[in-house]
Amino acid sequence: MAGFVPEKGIIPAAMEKATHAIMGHKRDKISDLAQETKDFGPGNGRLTTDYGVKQTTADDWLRVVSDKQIGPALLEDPFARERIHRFDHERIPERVVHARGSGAFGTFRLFESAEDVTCAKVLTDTSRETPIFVRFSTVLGSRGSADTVRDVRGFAVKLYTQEGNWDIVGNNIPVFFIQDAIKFPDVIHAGKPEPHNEVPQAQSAHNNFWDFQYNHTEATHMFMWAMSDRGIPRSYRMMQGFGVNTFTLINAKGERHFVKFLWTPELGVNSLVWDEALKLAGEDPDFHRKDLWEAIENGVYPKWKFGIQTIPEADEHKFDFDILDATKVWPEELVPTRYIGELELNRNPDEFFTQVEQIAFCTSHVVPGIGFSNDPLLQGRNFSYFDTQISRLGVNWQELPINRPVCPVMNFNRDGAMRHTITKGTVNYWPNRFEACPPATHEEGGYLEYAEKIVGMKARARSAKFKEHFNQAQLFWNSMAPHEKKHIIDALSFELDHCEDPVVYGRMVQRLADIDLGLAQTVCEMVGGEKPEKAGRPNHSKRAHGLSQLDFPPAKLSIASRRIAIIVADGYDPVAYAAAYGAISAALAIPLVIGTRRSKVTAAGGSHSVQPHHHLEGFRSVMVDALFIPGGEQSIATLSKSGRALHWIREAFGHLKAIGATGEAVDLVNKAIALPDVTVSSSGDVSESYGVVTLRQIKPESFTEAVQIAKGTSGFL
Ligand code: HDD
Repeated sequence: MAGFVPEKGIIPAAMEKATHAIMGHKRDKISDLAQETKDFGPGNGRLTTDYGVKQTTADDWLRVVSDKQIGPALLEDPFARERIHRFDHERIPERVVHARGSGAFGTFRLFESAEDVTCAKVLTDTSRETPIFVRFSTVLGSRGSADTVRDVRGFAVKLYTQEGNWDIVGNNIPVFFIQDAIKFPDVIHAGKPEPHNEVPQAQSAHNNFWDFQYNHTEATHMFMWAMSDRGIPRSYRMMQGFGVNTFTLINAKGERHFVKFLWTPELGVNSLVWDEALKLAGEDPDFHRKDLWEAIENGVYPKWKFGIQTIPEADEHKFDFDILDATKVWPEELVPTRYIGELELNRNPDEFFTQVEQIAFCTSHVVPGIGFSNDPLLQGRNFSYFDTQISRLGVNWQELPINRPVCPVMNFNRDGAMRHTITKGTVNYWPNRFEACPPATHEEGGYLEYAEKIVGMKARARSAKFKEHFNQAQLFWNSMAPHEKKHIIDALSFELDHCEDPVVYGRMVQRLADIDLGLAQTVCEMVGGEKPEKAGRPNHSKRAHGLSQLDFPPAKLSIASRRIAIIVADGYDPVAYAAAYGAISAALAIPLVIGTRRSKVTAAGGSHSVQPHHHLEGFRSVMVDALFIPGGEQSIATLSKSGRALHWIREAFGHLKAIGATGEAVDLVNKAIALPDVTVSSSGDVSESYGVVTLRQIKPESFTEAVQIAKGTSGFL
């Protein structure tokens, strides 16, 4: 570097740190974070103040006191004041949307180079492993709301690449409510609790949300997705992720493609049923958070395939929709997905606040080889995210350990609240006489904007194809399996039932006739309003692959990480119990023993006993994927008389869960399920019903298979 004066210390500390990172730790994010990580385990030090002085007690405020009388507290006490002051300021503003979430660390691997379309190293170098952090979220609820509410889920991925951070800030639904970012405050205000009474929390089932949906026709496609099973995922691990917006890729020859990014889970796309979701919101509001945590702790690492859909620049206008319109999918038949990589989550955070709460994403953060498009939603998002991070975390938010890149950061941005980096040197501008910190050339890895020619008028308008709002809503509806259609009808019937204003539900029923007359009429029957007699527009009857969840079966049948309850009472059959427990554990599923009580339960013959994980009242069937009941004369006699036990079985059956039973337990299952109004099989015997596996002898394979496939495909709910 010509003219560089080392003594003056132009090289910032960040550079030294970065060099260390490159040489020592292969730019691993976890070792990068180790610099700030403290272990508060036993033997690791003594209690101190924030200014480092050791404290002799953490329990008493300094006060005037005698044996007989307690006197006033002294303001003088710096320890007590520090604790209270620090506590008073523990909260930061929650995210204005996506406030409720959880996340994990992981790895992105590329198995096929996409060099034909991009020069981004993260998408061309198959020898790399890129550290990532993913944060999943709901959109509407506040930080303390429940996980299983009906909502869109956020799927935000930060890739700590060697060329800088790349954020794919996506959702589990491939389209959005609005085309133009200027409408974001409106769609969110309409969905959030209503302004006069702050009701309801984390729900779209209210007047304002549906009032907006009716008045804003471009939301039609998206609300159909939100009302589908995608709105109530079984697990973060079992949902797809979509970048939603149209980005661009630029290859080494300087050619440009439009691109959509997506993630498809190895476990398949699975959902809860609505009754289950409602109950879980009360019984375990942290259901998704715990599910992710538990799977990672148990070493069953969730994986997603990474896909791209690309369109050459020259083909931009060849479609009957605008490919820059975020309310449209690119149907697979027109633009097939090419899966080129894999994401794995394999490490839980060490501390929620510093990592999950303080992680901050920006759609504007892309790396060389990846660019934006003129998607009007993306353009606005690119402005919004940085701005919101300033309000949430302060201007130096990118210095926070979880947000800082693993590659060198060198520039003349300075100062601001909570600046951490100490930059040595006499100049803080470019150009400078030392030629310190010069911009990079393209060959050195500098980001090069694509020189795009744009012609148009300056106007508040969108191009013509943005005006069509119903074709893909119909495409989505037509592509649903019968049970998925039923679930959409049920969801709309629930939501509109919660709208008291007849104008709101009356109009919405008319809007549904723009999608499908049968849909509109069935929902109208349930919620009221004037029954539409003819379709708002004819259904084009087209379908597309990749919209139904059934199009994404699991890569292989497996029950790994599924929770399976084993119900026991005194006198259970120890052989059946042990065989089931062993088989479930061997398959890497989680056996949860549920007893009539949590204190020890003894098997028939008294030779075996078990301390249950939970009791029937404390833990409910909605918290498991399947249940197994070993026989045993005495235990089944007890369970048969327990209303709670019968309800457990009946509810699990209603929620489409696999039920296994042996010996006397077969009769218990028969008793619980064979309700007068439920036809479970032609013979009337529940053991022939789909998903119910009852045997006098154990044959675990058929039960485990039922656990994997029973859910979400049929049932009476
Ligand atoms: Fe957004 C957060 C996803 C449109 C403005 N958004 C946020 C998060 C996700 C998304 C997953 C949470 C990130 C995290 O976990 O920290 N948002 C989307 C998707 C959209 C979208 C897929 C449509 C394609 N968003 C959108 C628009 C705007 C915003 C049009 C504003 C013009 N979004 C924000 C925000 C948030 C946010 C206010 C709140 C917290 C944050 O950014 O970091 O800036």
